[in-house]
Amino acid sequence: MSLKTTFIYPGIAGRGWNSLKQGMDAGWISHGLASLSAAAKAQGFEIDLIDLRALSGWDQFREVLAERAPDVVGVTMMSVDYNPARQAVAIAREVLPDVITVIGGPHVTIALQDSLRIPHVDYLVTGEGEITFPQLLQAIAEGRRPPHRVLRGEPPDLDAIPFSDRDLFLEEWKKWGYDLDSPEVPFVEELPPPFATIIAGRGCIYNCTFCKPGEDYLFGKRVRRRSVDNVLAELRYLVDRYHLASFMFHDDCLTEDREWVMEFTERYIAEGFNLPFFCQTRADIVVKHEDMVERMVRAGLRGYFIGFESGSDRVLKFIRKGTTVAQNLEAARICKKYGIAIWANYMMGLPTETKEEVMETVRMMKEIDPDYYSPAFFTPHPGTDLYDFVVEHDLSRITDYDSYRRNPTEPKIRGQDYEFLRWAMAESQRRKPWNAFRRWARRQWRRIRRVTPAKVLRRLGIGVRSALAVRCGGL
Ligand code: B12
Ligand code: SF4
Repeated sequence: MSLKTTFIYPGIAGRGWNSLKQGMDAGWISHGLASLSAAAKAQGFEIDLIDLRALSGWDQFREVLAERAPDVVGVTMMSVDYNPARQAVAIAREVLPDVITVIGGPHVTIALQDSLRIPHVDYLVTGEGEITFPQLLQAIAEGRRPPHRVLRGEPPDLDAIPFSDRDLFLEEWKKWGYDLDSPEVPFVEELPPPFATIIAGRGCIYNCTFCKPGEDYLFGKRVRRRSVDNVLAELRYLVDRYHLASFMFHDDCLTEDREWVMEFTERYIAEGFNLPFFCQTRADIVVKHEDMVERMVRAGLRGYFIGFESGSDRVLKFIRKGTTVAQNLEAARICKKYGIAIWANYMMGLPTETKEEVMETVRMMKEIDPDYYSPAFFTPHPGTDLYDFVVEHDLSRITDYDSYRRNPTEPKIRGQDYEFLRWAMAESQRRKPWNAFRRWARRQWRRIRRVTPAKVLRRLGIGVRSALAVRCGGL
């Protein structure tokens, strides 16, 4: 029996329906599904995708699903995707009563009991799916359906699995009007299109209370990194296939493995790569390894995502971040020294956080003066120690899965004054006059440098040739 599988990406909690191309939330692929697709296709299975972000609503989803008529539907879900994922499964069963439904992803792994309550789900895969999902398809194809609903995914050797199937998303998006010449939507001016995201490893060795241990259930406590050879081979492939011009490492903290980064950057430079890239790091690492920062910049690093989180040392300790405010400020200074853009992640409204501590964050952000602000209201995510703390102390104000977004939109916990937090959030992004002026002057300078005599003449409505003719005529 040849099986046809349709993956469903339910990520409409952020930008909603019809949102393709709207920033990273609606313009980046799910590496989970793209990797599963590559693994299943490598074993001969037929895979396609329905991305809810491309559609107009549930009616259209019904129509498209009926047209595709898959034998198996595979849905990925973070906690925030729970409602659309549940709805997608229900509709799949209604439209195609015999379809086999499978769910996986962070929420299924971290909150299995909760996921087991979703009706119409035949199989739940926890952990990583590249080995287990194709095995499940094979069993279904041979008519030996596993008796147990919950399957524990076997972690794959990351060098042995095929590269993410980016065409799964790109080909589907194009059907719905995606017209960018880029496999994913670029998000900062430092990274020109064609742009893509890439993952060099899975897991994180740190232990922040707002994040862990959930991810350990997914990827294990140790970090598994791909070989430098394997990552460079993927970059080479992306350049050939999509004319890649820039990229972003999705790894939770690429720089925690200094040896890997040093080897990667050395080979990247030696092999003639010069694509600009961003990655995620931590303030303490930037401070401790300035030589590594310098090397990364030489290779093409243009920006760091840094979780500064708070301007209070007490709060940083409470969330087990393992960094200090002094390190945050020093890391920002080092980034500026090397001309690295700073994408600043930080939070407000943590349990036990006082207004004075929030103001310390406001003051810290004014000192850091990042290029990109990424503020969040603390949100208790299932599977984290801070979620347990919030439940134990009866602090949660989250009444629906849609609220598992960190973005500062609505109240998340009791004991915080969200009107004040909204003000503080806005104030944290108001630059000091001198910083604002410096940035304005730098922008103008960049603009002036881009102006060539030909561009000025064109603006004046004089073509270069006619301008030359005028000049020559004047001689
Ligand atoms: C890149 C990233 C993003 C990107 C892109 C997300 C995307 N399109 O996938 C952006 C920036 C947009 C993003 C946004 C958010 N993210 Co995010 N993100 C990540 C990050 C860093 C990497 C994701 C990734 O590619 N992982 C690698 C792939 C291979 O792993 P995977 O997706 O889990 O897939 C594997 C398994 O889960 C399983 N699997 C997955 N799906 C399926 C389906 C089936 C059928 C099967 C069988 C198996 C299976 O097999 C896959 C292969 O092994 C992770 C942390 C991490 N390291 O994973 C956080 C993470 C997934 N994000 C998280 C969160 C909270 C968010 C936001 C809610 C944050 C916010 N802004 O409020 C939003 C929500 C976006 C939305 N849906 O609206 C949390 C999720 C926690 C949870 N309990 O759900 C994570 C785990 C980070 C964390 N520790 O807090 N995110
Ligand atoms: S917040 Fe970042 S550094 Fe901390 S455990 Fe999570 S991924 Fe690791």
